[in-house]
Amino acid sequence: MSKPPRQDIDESELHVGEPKQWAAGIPGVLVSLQRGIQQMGPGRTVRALRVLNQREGFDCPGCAWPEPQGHRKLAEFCENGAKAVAEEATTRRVGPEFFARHPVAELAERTDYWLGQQGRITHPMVLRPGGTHYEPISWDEAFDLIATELSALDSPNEAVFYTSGRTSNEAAFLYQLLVRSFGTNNLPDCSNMCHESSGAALNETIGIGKGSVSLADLIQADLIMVVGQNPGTNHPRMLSALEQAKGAGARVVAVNPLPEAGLMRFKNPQNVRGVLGRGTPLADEFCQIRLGGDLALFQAIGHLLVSWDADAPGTVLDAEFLREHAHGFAEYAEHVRALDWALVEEATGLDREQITKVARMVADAERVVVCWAMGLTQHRQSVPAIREIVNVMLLRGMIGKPGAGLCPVRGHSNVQGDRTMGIWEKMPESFLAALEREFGITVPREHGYDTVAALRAMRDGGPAKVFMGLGGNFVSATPDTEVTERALRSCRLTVQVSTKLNRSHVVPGRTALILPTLGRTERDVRAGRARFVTVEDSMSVVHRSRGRLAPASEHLRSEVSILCGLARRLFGPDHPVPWELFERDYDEIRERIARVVPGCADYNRKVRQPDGFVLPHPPRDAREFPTATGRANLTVNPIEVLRVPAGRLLLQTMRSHDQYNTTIYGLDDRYRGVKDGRRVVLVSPADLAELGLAADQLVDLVSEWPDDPTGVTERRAERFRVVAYPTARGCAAAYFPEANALVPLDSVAQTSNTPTSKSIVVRLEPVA
Ligand SMILES: Nc1nc2c(c(=O)[nH]1)N[C@H]1C(S)=C(S)[C@@H](COP(=O)(O)OP(=O)(O)OC[C@H]3O[C@@H](n4cnc5c(=O)[nH]c(N)nc54)[C@H](O)[C@@H]3O)O[C@H]1N2
Ligand SMILES: Nc1nc2c(c(=O)[nH]1)N[C@H]1C(S)=C(S)[C@@H](COP(=O)(O)OP(=O)(O)OC[C@H]3O[C@@H](n4cnc5c(=O)[nH]c(N)nc54)[C@H](O)[C@@H]3O)O[C@H]1N2
Ligand SMILES: [Mo]
Repeated sequence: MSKPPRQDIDESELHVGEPKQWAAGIPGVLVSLQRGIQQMGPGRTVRALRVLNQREGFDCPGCAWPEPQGHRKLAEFCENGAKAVAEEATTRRVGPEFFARHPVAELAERTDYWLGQQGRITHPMVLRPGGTHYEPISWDEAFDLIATELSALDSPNEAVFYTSGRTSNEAAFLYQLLVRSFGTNNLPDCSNMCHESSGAALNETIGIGKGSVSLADLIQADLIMVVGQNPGTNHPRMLSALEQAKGAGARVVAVNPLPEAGLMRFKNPQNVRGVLGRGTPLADEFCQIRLGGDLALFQAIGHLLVSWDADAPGTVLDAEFLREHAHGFAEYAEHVRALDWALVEEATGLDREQITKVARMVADAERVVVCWAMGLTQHRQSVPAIREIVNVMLLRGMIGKPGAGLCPVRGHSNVQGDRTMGIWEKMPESFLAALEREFGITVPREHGYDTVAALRAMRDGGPAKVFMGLGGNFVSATPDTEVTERALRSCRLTVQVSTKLNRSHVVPGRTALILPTLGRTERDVRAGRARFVTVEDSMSVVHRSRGRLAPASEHLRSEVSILCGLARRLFGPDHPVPWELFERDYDEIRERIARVVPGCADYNRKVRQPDGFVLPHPPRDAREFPTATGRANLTVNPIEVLRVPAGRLLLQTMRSHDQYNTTIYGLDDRYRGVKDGRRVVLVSPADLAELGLAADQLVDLVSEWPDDPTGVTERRAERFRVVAYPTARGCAAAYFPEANALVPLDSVAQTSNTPTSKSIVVRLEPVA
């Protein structure tokens, strides 16, 4: 049973007002400045925000939304980007005195909010077997300790090396090189819980797991569908692009169980209309879909497109595209002709009339972009749902032409780059062979663990004894909190390379290390020279990022330096990889990236161009599809309705406006009207009436999953306040990570193995 951690958040202060009808505007500007000044004072706030997302500055450590090519505005950031910077550039510190004062057992009772608010970690710290407190340790001793534990393993596969998506390309490339040199492909990453479903669906259908649009395409589109995404909170700069597209005549369709403020109306703080006026209405059509209904929606759209074209051949489908570039049309058309509308209406909760209206918009548009994020990727049927989006786009030839394409909107600022650099438990043979050729090493071919597989191995007492995390907060980000925590505690050694304190530090293995690192915002100086790293955004643009602020402590090392230090200790001086040289000169790392990573030739020169460079994408660039068939594949995906037993709801776990994943900035979800608390569950008034529950009542959330292979079929998260909210019928919503305890580790998406964080069957039990 998951008890709320000790009350450092006073949930009795919580209150709920009306949800907002619009996003950004003046309150957004005020909040970003206020949070900056609280955390880092006025001088550092100005210094930081002045270079945020500028060419000679640092890439925002928030989301992966791209910067415009060419002209950049003076303030090329958003409220939540400013909060991410404030959180990292804070002047608060967590040093050895802090750890001496607080036993780990006490810290384990704290929320991620409290832990994060303590400030930046300043020294390498160790928790020794049986110890009660973290103590300082030298870098050399820390590397010794890790090398000793790793060398003592029976097999390299007993170690797991996690990555979160803030890691630079240089550090990611070295990390996978270290891990594969050591002898394992156990490289789970946050992507496994994020856009893995997109990668799986796109690889199979178009031959590359990345989106096919540029920012310019989005702005030129005449129809943009925003599906399962809350850009007002999680990608606020996307709203400016939507506003621009609307200004040029585009129509926007929002598909979401929640009427998210950012999708409804946007007040751009950078123009007068946004500051003074009513802002721009964004969504022309809002489909309030049931959780998990998107596969059925897109299949119904495909059905209508196919049948309208059958009535008037050549008027709807792009026959030439289908003939020249696609595979599988006949089987697809046959499948969708037999569409069962009753099933579609049950799955989506939408009526046929609205679906027909949206299909008409798709049929009439010349340039369609579909954007999506976690609302699509974290369900059992996520991969087929995304394949179904691809089907619709292929029918109309909406790929590989200006103003059109597929746009999975990435999360972490460099999650896409980390994958490009080889952070994946199953990199293709061509990449592994190139590594061997370049470095004269041997690397394993057996696939490694992804996030869920790593946790299962630990849970089942299997071979996972050392855990290392390059960033992130593995314990709080992963599902099934109780199981996860037990799994981590069962490790012989846990190592966290981190900027700030989080729950993964206080749920330790027998020995635990915290290795503090420089963040994106900080100067990385060596021999008097300030160095830069590179990152890739959501639209495959690779560019430089150079920190400009003074580091939080003189003891911090860059991620590259930490990895090189560890590798030298682990492999000794005769290793064929020149770790020492890499640590000295990042250009040397980039030379190797250029020779190993596809699309990166001439890397050092190209990343020095003002806007960096765009990685190749064959479908986007040339309508070439490197799939098994050599064409874009249409696929057949049966509709499965997520049926929920009577008296139960389908729960999604999502982000508030005041958090970055497990980093909680504050306690307000401004757009949704929630203030000063986080343990809320949003339910439609009609469902509340049917369940006999009242707004403001306290309930426990109990998840039910009879199929659980471990036999634990119920999970509980205690004391959530009921909020009457205009969400889709039969659906509920609560915040991540508080609700992660409810997501069973084995409940995952087909193919991608992503936890089903957005569709959990729950009952709400009133607290006596
Ligand atoms: N400020 C801030 N920015 C962030 C992050 C953050 O935490 N804070 N996180 C970053 C990361 S790692 C990521 S991955 C992204 C996440 O960006 P989002 O995907 O926008 O994040 P979520 O809060 O998970 O929101 C999911 C949205 O999908 C909707 N949804 C849920 N289920 C369904 C469904 O079945 N169908 C449809 N159509 N919609 C559904 C929800 O109502 C919600 O609007 O943001 C990135 N940017
Ligand atoms: N229930 C539920 N679970 C989810 C999700 C959901 O929607 N619902 N979303 C999933 C998604 S989309 C994702 S991406 C994952 C996120 O999973 P993670 O990426 O593991 O989690 P974060 O909260 O982003 O990690 C925050 C920590 O990263 C460290 N950090 C920050 N910046 C840096 C840096 O520059 N370098 C280093 N080394 N460390 C740094 C800090 O110590 C901070 O505490 O969570 C997933 N979990
Ligand atoms: Mo993510």
